[in-house]
Amino acid sequence: MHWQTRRFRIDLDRPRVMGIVNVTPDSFSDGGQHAEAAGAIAHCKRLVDEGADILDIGGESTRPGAAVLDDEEEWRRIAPVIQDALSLGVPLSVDTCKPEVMRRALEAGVDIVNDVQALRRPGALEILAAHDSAGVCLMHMRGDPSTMQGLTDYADVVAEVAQFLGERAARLREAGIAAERIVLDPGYGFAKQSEQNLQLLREQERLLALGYPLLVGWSRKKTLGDVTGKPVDQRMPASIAAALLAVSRGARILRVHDVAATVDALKVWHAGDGPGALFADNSGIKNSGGRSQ
Ligand code: HH2
Repeated sequence: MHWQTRRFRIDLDRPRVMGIVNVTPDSFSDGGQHAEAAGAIAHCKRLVDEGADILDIGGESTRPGAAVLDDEEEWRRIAPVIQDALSLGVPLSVDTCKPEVMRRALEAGVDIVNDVQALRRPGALEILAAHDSAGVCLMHMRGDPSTMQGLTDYADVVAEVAQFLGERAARLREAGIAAERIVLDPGYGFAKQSEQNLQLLREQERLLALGYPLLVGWSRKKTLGDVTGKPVDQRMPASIAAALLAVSRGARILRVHDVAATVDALKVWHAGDGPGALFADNSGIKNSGGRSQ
């Protein structure tokens, strides 16, 4: 199993760590910490040193009540960070649901589009379809960050998330986007209550049955606070536990804030899984070569 992205073919035989870079003043767990370009670029370098396989750069928070930005402002925040991070030697993902921001980011050279709206905004799908190799992450949510908390009535949350993701992936395939470019994400915390998030984790194999790699974002989320009683700045151990549960149930990409700790946890998980399993670098991510445009 692999994920084809613009410059890199990411081998998913072992789980991969996607480090979060929020260039925002208002993200739920690290808002304001890397809001300036210089700080965000330093953060990118640190995450790569800590073992991140992929960097996910976002300029707009998705937390309930976050400020909604226009295209220009979102792009202004992330452009210098993308520009600099392109030389770090790891795949770069842009976390956006805005078609114009996707277009500019792809033009600048990013490898992956991570869209919490699963390319549903008018024009988004066409932008990815027009590109010959960029990877894409399709996430499930209902509504938008301002309405999602009131949209949590499901007859069977796992069935509905699976159906949505299956349909979106099929739409992309019809538009000519190869299956190897697509990964799916249940969208933990997006229009879901804690018990629904946990049910999705327990029954993750129903999502894997769709046949695409799964990316999961448990890092520091509220459900972990509900389980442990811990505030957001003390949820790292809980995040690691959720991440390991997710990979042992087949998830392949972990979207995390705490890269070093997650990499260590994965090393131990992997070493205990079989001989010859030690890994110290990001081997297995191959430069596809010659595909950039
Ligand atoms: N979660 C967040 C943002 N983007 N993308 C994917 N694919 N999956 C997720 O679970 C996901 C996501 C929210 O986390 P964070 O980026 O830390 O916060 P904020 O949106 O407040 O910046």
